[in-house]
Amino acid sequence: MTEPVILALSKGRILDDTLPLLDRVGIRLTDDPAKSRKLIFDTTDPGLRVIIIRATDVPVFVENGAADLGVAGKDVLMEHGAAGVYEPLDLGIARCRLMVAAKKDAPPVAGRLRVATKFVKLTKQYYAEKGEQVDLIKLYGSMELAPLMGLADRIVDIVDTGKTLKENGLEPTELIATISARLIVNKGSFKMKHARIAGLVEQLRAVCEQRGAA
Ligand code: PRT
Ligand code: MG
Repeated sequence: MTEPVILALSKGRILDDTLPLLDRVGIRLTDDPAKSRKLIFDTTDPGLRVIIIRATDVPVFVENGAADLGVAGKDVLMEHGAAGVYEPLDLGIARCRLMVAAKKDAPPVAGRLRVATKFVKLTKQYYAEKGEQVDLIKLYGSMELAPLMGLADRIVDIVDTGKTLKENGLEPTELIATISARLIVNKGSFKMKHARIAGLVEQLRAVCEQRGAA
């Protein structure tokens, strides 16, 4: 038996948006991940297995060859780095924007800006490029609370519809980057399992191009 190709996905948006793409190339999971606590799923392609992990763990698994392929947001790839992986395809799914946000009608800040985010590296880069010195506050979630509780003057977070910001009395002030999910491939796997991985990449590319043209 040849080794199966392992594809790493994360629960939520990435899984929800990737399954229809796989479906378009004739691949379905044999169990419903919404109803299962399993972490490893067989697919209708006997040569392909899917593992479901945390979004930020996807590049880690792929970098180390624990998964051959993965789907991860560009935000995650930029923040955590994904050295030694190929990024052959922008899947155009899970689209969003990385933005700076502030309390609605916030007055200008005297002195150093305090910025709360889970994207510490990206935020540091962003303000460094602007030549602005800021104090970064690393949070792991619910960033919106930071300006409301006086912990920070700004947050840097993912915005999709803007509803989360709005409902918390915040507003986006600057766009840092537009984001979409990318297919990433372990470099060694791309050599060792070349035919199967290149085949899948090309099938997915065709689906994305068709959708782009539609
Ligand atoms: O949630 P968890 O801590 O497990 O991990 P995660 O947040 O990294 O994963 P997940 O599944 O939430 O997001 C996976 C990827 O989806 C991210 O890396 C982004 O590239 C992309 N994506 C697309 C988003 C959103 N849209 C999004 N709206 N990621 C997060 N959000 C959150 C955002 O953080 C904020 O809390 O949704 C809220 C804003 O949404 P709106 O519609 O109210 O603006
Ligand atoms: Mg999330």
